[in-house]
Amino acid sequence: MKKHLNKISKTSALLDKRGWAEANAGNISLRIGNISNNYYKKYQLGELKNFQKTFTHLSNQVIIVTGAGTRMRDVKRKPERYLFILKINEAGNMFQQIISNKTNKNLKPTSELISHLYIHNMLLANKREERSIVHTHPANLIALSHIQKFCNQDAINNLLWSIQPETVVLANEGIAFIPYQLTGSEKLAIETTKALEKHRVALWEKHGCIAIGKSPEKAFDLIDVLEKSAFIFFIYKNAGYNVEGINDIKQKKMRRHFKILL
Ligand code: 2HA
Ligand code: ZN
Repeated sequence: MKKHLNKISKTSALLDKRGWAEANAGNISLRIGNISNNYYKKYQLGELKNFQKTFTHLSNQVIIVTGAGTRMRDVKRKPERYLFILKINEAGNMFQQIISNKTNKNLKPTSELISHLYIHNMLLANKREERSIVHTHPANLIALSHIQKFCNQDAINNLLWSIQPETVVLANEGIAFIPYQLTGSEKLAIETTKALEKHRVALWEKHGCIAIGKSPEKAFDLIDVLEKSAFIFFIYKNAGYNVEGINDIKQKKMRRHFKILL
């Protein structure tokens, strides 16, 4: 269990270092799978709580999530205290906290739990390889989502891809754009899950980013490369320039070279 907790705390440290984690901003989850009772027999189980929803594919899954209201800088220091280990029941409609002697029994799972559950359920249903979800607040991407012109998928991706080769190569299917929805809502979860069937990263308008990856760090990398493009955009804008960037022809050539055709 410790190695899984450490994977999350390593990424929470990166979010903190990037300055994307003001106050309790952001949340992370890591699905460790359908593990045998033997694996956690040294742990107690907390009281059974209802999801008010059935996630069929999450039957018996164990998912680690950041606690509600916790700061990334605290998760980095004391993962056992600020991470919530969730064991889902057979039916996929209830959960219990897995408790060790270092666990904070008063902790609640992240306020965006509904999005994490919907996404993990979809990933399992589609037999996808991703097990981690990272939600964070990168300032430059959020700023772009305040500019009407970039509030659609084509416009924002054409801009971000034109800025550096890394974005074309690593974020080759682009970022999904999710129009504004209430934080922590089921509507936000449903829209995001639909978008992540074809993407690994989404931008929540005027809020932040959410990405999936094999590990929390892989999900972080994806947001990092997109945020770097947005950062460079504002640098040349602030310097008073309108630039051409890497044009369509050059992008197409790059895609052919790296066999990442859209
Ligand atoms: O976890 O970022 O979107 C705090 C948030 C909610
Ligand atoms: Zn948020």
